[in-house]
Amino acid sequence: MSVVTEPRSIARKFLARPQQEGLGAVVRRSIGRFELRYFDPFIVLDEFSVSAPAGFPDHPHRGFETVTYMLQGALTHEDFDGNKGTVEAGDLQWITTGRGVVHSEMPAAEGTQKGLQLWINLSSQHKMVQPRYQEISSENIEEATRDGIKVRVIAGEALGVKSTIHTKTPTMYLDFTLKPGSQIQQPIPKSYNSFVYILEGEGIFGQDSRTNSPISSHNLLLLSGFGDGLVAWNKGTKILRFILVGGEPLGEPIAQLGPFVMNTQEEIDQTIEDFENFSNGFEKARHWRSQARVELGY
Ligand code: FJE
Ligand code: FE
Repeated sequence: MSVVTEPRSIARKFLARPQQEGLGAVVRRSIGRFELRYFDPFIVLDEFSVSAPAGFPDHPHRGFETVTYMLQGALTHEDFDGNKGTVEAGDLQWITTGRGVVHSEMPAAEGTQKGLQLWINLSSQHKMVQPRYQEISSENIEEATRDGIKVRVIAGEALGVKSTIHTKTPTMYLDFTLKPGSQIQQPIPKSYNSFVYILEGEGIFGQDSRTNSPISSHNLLLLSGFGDGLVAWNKGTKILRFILVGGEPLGEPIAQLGPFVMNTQEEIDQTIEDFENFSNGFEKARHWRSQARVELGY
């Protein structure tokens, strides 16, 4: 029985090359770079790699959600409201930044910390909500295994398993591992924009496993807007690991200045004013410095 009757095809492919971000950190940015400014509702997808003393010290956000999924090592986050925690390999941190968060995200272990950070836009009615944190440690992330396939359900549903994450913008986020010789068929809601980002190995994606060539790690595949799901094959000799992410497009205008994402330039101007004057959600930024910043001495 086939659960996907009309597989989505690959509309575009991007290889994410390393670039500098934050303070000495390296990111492979796929969504959010010049050639792909925005893929509604997704603003940024970074595969990051950071070793102490590099990191992402004190910086603000407004108007979207940041989703950090750790692949290796650990990151400590601290925010201006006193929230503090460490995200380790396999853990998830989903922040609805809403009206404003100021925080730092810094290495918590020796060696290289690796992970994915996705920025999901909020609709105009949710941009100024109270900030909200959802954290799930690795052992509490729902998983399903079947026929050489393992899926970790970060958001949404797969193989009969559901995530407990609440997403303001309807979103699916699945981490698939396929053994050599296995194949998946994963339904995607018809209205969603969706993409694949390959983490490990090589896979064949799209409509016909005989004519499509294998695609390897650090590639982003934007899927076509038509079709009811993804079909993928591992025809290689190694494990294939990739994420499949989908979201309901907002269809709203977007105005962005770095980590502030609003609908209009007027709202961006207001945000700069709020940030500079410590108002409208940035009150607690006035006297706050992260521990990391105090220790680094600037
Ligand atoms: C940044 C604004 C930011 N990619 N991947 C401007 F918010 C950031 C930033 C990050 C970031 C943090 C983590 Cl943990 C992972 C990321 C951008 O914090 F680097 C700049 N320049
Ligand atoms: Fe951040």
